[in-house]
Parts: sequence; C-alpha cells; structure tokens
Amino acid sequence: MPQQDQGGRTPEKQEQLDPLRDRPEDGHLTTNSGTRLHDTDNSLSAGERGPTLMEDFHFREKITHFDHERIPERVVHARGAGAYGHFRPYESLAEFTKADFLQDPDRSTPVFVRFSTVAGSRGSADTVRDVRGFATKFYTREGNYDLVGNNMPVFFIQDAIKFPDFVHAVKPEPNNEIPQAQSAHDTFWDFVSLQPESMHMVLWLMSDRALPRSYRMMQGFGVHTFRFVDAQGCGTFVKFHWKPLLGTHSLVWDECQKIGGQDPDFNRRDLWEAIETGNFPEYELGVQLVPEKDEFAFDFDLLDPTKIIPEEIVPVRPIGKMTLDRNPDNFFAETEQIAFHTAHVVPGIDFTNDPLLQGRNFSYLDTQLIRLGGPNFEQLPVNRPVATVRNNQRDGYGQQRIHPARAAYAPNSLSGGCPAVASPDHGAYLHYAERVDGAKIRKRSESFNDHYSQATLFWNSMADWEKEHIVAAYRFELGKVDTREIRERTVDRLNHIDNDLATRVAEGLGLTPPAGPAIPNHGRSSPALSMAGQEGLGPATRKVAVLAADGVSAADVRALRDTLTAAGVIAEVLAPHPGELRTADGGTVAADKALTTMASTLYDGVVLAGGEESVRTLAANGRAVHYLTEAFAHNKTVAAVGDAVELLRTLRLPGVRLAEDGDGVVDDHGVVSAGGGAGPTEVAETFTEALANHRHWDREVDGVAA
Ligand code: HDD
Repeated sequence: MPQQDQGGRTPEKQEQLDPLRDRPEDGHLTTNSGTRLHDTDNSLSAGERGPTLMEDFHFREKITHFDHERIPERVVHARGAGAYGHFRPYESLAEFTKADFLQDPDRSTPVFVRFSTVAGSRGSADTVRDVRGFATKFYTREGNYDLVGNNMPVFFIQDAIKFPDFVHAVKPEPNNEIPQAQSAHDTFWDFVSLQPESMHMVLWLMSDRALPRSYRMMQGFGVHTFRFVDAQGCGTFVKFHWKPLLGTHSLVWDECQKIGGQDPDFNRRDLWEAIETGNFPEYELGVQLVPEKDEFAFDFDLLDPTKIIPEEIVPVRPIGKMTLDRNPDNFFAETEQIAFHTAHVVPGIDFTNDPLLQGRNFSYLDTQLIRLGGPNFEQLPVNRPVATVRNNQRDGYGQQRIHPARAAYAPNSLSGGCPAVASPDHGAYLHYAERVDGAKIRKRSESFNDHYSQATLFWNSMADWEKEHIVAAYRFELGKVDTREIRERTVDRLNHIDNDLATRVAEGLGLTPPAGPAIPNHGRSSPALSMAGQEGLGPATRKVAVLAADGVSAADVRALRDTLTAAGVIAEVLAPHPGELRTADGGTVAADKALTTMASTLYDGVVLAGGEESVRTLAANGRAVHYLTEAFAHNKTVAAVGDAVELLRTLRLPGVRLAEDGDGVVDDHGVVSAGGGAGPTEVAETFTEALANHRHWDREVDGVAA
C-alpha cells in the first residue's frame, strides 16, 4: 500500500511533533512549574507605590527566562528560513546504494529544509550578494540523513583548515563591524586574491547565482563527491544536485539593493507565502554517478571541492522529488534549533577523502554543542530522528529522556547485554572499507593545483548578459576596496581566467588592463552552467502588479485577474490608496495594496490597466510611472491595456515598438500592448506567456539591471 502523504503532512514526523505543540487555548496562564496565575501585568510590591518584592516568583521567573531567550546565532548561515516537506524517489536505486529511503518509489520520507545566506547575521537582509545554503534533513527510517549543500556547486577553499580564515575575511571587519552581509570590502578581497583556489567560487559569487529570485527558484548542490554503497559493499562516487521545478532565476543587483530596504525578508516571505497558499516548492534530486574505476578519468581531482563534474561529461540523473508543503509553527523551535551535520549519514551513503568534507564532519557536531548548549541537541523536536534512538550515552544539559536501565555501559549482563549492536544485515552502518595508506604530511595533493581552468569554463559558458552582470559585480565589489594593491592583484588573478574579463574589470576600476592573457583561454564551455534557458514550468507563482486608480476599466481588471490567476500567477491591484476603487462603469473593484507600500522590485511584472480617468491619474503619479520605467529597466515583462498604451508611449521606452491604433497584441522585448485589434484578455494572455521568460535580456537598457 503506498503511504499517503496526507497533503504532504509527512505523517511520522508530524505525529512525533504533535504532542509537543503548545496549545495556549486549552487552559490558563501558568508559571513554568504549572501554578496558575491571576495577574501578569503588575509586579508584587510593598504597597501601591512601594518597591518590588523578592518574593515575586512570577516576576523573577518571567524576567529570568526572558534574559536567557537568546542562543548564539550560527557562526555562518545565521540567517535562514525553513520548511517541512517530503521526498520520494522515482525508482529504486538499489543498484548503487542500499540507503533505505532511496529504495521504494511508494514510500515518502519526511524532510526539513533550511535555506540561508552565509555571511550576514540573523537580522540581515535576504537579498545580499552571497552564497545560499540549501540544507536538507531526511528523517529516514534508518536515522537522519543531512545533505548540507549550497546553491553553488563548488567552494572557496579546498581544505577545511582554511575555513576560519575564509570566514574571518568575509565577515564584517573586526575593528568596526562593517560591512554587514557583504563581501565588498578589503579583507574579503585581500584573502581571495591571495588564495587562487577561491577564484572559481568567487566567479560564481559575482554571478547572478548569488542573487536568487526565490528559494523556490534556486538549485542546490552537495558540492563534495560522496560515495554510494550498495548491499554488497561496492561503492560509486556521487555528486548531488537539487533542481527547482520552477526553473533557476535571479534578481538583478539594482533590485537586490533596493529590496534590502523595501522588504529585507523578501526570500523568507516568498517561501512562507508560497507554502501558505498551497504553491508548494518542488525540487528534483539528481545524481552524477562515477564508477570507482573512473576515479582518475578526469582532468581534475574528484576530491577537490573547487571543481564540478561538467554535466556534459557525466549527465545528472534525476532520482526523486522533494516537495515542501508545511511552514514551521515556531521559527525558533524549528528553523533556529535545527542542527545539520554532514556526518549524519545512513547506511548506503558514505564520505570520500575530500579534505573539506573531512573537516566539516568535525565542525558541525562541535558547533551544535556551543549553539544548542550541550550534547542533547538531537533530542530537540525538530532534530529527533523518526528512527528509534537507543544507546548508553547519558545525562548532560537538557536531558529529556528517562533511562530506566541500571547498565549504561557495554558489555553488560545486568541489562542482558542491551542495547545490542546490529549486524549490517540488520541495518547497521558499516564504513566503506576503503584502503588507505600514507605518511603523515601537511601537503595539498598536486592534483588540486589547477585553480583556473574551471573558472574559465564557467566564464565561457555565460550568456552575454550574464557576463555583463559579472563584470559589473567585480567593479562594484572592488570599487568598495580601499587598498589599490588588492584591486590590482584581483585583476591579475582574473587575467588567469580570461583576458577580456580582466580587461573589462580593470577599465571599470580605472586600472591599467593587462597586456595579454596570463593563460590562454581554453575555449571550452558547459551550457548547463548558464541560467539562460532554465525557465522551468512557466509563469505560475510569479507576482504581478496591476496598476489602477479611480475610474479604472472594470473589464480590464477582471480580464487581467482572471487570466493571470488561471495561469497560477499572483496578481495584486495597486492603487494610490488601498480599499475600493471606483470603476469607469460606476461599479467598484478592490485595490489590494497602496502603490506607496510596494515597489516594482517586489514583482515579476507590471501591467497598467485602462480607463481614461485612471490612466490620467496614474500619468500624473510619479510613483506609478516609476513602477513602469523601473520594471522595464530591470528587464521585466511590462504591459498596458486599452487606453493605458498611450501612457506607456509617453515613457519612450528605448528600442520598443508599441501597438498602434487597430493593431492586435504586440509583444516587443517583453513589452506587451494592443491597439483596437485585441481586447484585455488577449493582452493578459500574451503578458502571461512573456512572464514565463523571467526577464527580457535583449532590451537596450544601459547597464541598470547589472
Ligand atoms: Fe558549512 C553551516 C554549507 C563548508 C562549518 N554550512 C552551514 C549551513 C550550510 C552549510 C547550508 C547551514 C546549515 C543550517 O541551515 O543550519 N558549508 C556548507 C557547504 C560547504 C561548507 C556547502 C562546503 C562545501 N562549513 C564548511 C566548512 C566548515 C563549515 C569547511 C568548517 C570546517 N557550516 C559550518 C558550521 C555551521 C555551518 C560552523 C554553522 C552553523 C552550523 O554549522 O550548524 O559548523
């Protein structure tokens, strides 16, 4: 019998959490020891105007608890947002791994995913230029498996011992704690320009991958080469990929900076709202599989986390789908207290000797001890495995379990030898029997030495607009670097990747461009690295602003709402004021929000509804006009319906042809308009199609989107 997801409510984990959920509506206010209270507004005092009494146990308990509410934020990835969901494999992967959760397409496994930025502190903005964390906890029947990945497939350093150096360099500078959540400062660029192994990852960081439109539209990567192990103990190298079904899409830098002020919770809100409205984010899990015999078949080392395996060499095989369908009930209890650990593995999944992974396997357990206050963090509700936990580990801060057995040791006879170890046939984890032999040395393998070829591969694979954005990002970031030598050194590094890149960046910084390439460009590319063409399922769940004012055409608003909603697009009517709008035919329509509280940056497209009076009002409203010009400058889909086309015409959008009288629908570079030959529904339909392209990069807009 296939297991029911019950609307994706992941039954095992749900059942486990339910009894722990607070039900304030079920009773009276009490102290932590359960004594009922009759007043929580006034402290106990000696007389009406007298001092507060020490005896006031309620006051003391309430304030003491408050004083201790905070725990240390994560040393990296402090800002995040999470959700529950479930994962189901498409088919059995028994050929490669014995991992139980990858055997049966009829069985779904509960998951919790936490997305995050890396550098900023807990209260920083979502839309900063940064890597995004993509960490998934699978609550499998064999124990928790954590896939702790990022939205970029490589990393800054090759050995975990460099991680504190890297993080100290990217975090705010230690003297003045500036800047928050930004890599655009001297210490970051000082470090990376002296650490050529970071060049590939820095290029990803300067690309639009660092500015995701949504966590729902972001790829994820396990980064390291891991190992699948089958029932016979045979290994296969594996790299993990998450692919969002909505396609991979980004914001542009100008938007990011503005959204940082307009809605610092932009990505968090987007995830929350999508799940609340039933638009459950979906991701396909894919694997690149490499037989062990091919370990040395590549011109890079599989153990080097600054390298990808190009998809054209080893294709990504889709193996299952994850759906996120439930928001946490309490941010702190769940999203903040979830504890990921790369060494949370299950039988069938093992490590390789990637030195970054080896170090991570130490760091994640260690960090939870300080962050969550002791060794019992696995007992926090969100961390509890659905598999049974049984061992001789005892006591410690916050111990939740009552262990009745006298014997907390093995071997024992008092508890009949229990808990007894399991054999691999009964699900015990057996480390892959890799043969290891070597002298103790501190030395990086020579096979890790090529720091530039794959950076060049990435650069070569970019569309023109992606290259333009990368160049602009380097100019911005390095423009914020005060030390000239650091800027020069970085340009020199870039010249090892590509001469054109180095030249363009140097020119933007007023530096002398390099005379010629330091290394000739190898000319290879990998189309899978570009975001161009990664459209996904269509326009569904995109957000559109419909601009209107009193006197708007009711037919236009209706046609827009109906057509957009039918395509799964979220349409919001914005007007000079929220509430009811008078329509041209004497009726009313609802305005969802005020123009002033929103901005074009918070939408994927902007449409101007018709209606003579409404258009006249909006033409005189600088903010409304700004919605249109700004959305156009950010290469978004823009449209005008009926007589609103004339307002669009007055904006003289460069290089765009608008419909003339009598024309049908015209879509020119994502600007949609119609003359008398087409009605509002047809405009809305063409607009919806154009919206699915995400952006229209072929517009003649002078660098604003970069
Ligand atoms: Fe890490 C958190 C991803 C290298 C040490 N890391 C953390 C999170 C993600 C990653 C997604 C947030 C998890 C959550 O949402 O709670 N980290 C990566 C990736 C890496 C990587 C993809 C390289 C491939 N990390 C890395 C190294 C070290 C760490 C080399 C240390 C040697 N990472 C940590 C940490 C964190 C962490 C300090 C902070 C909070 C936590 O673990 O729970 O232990």
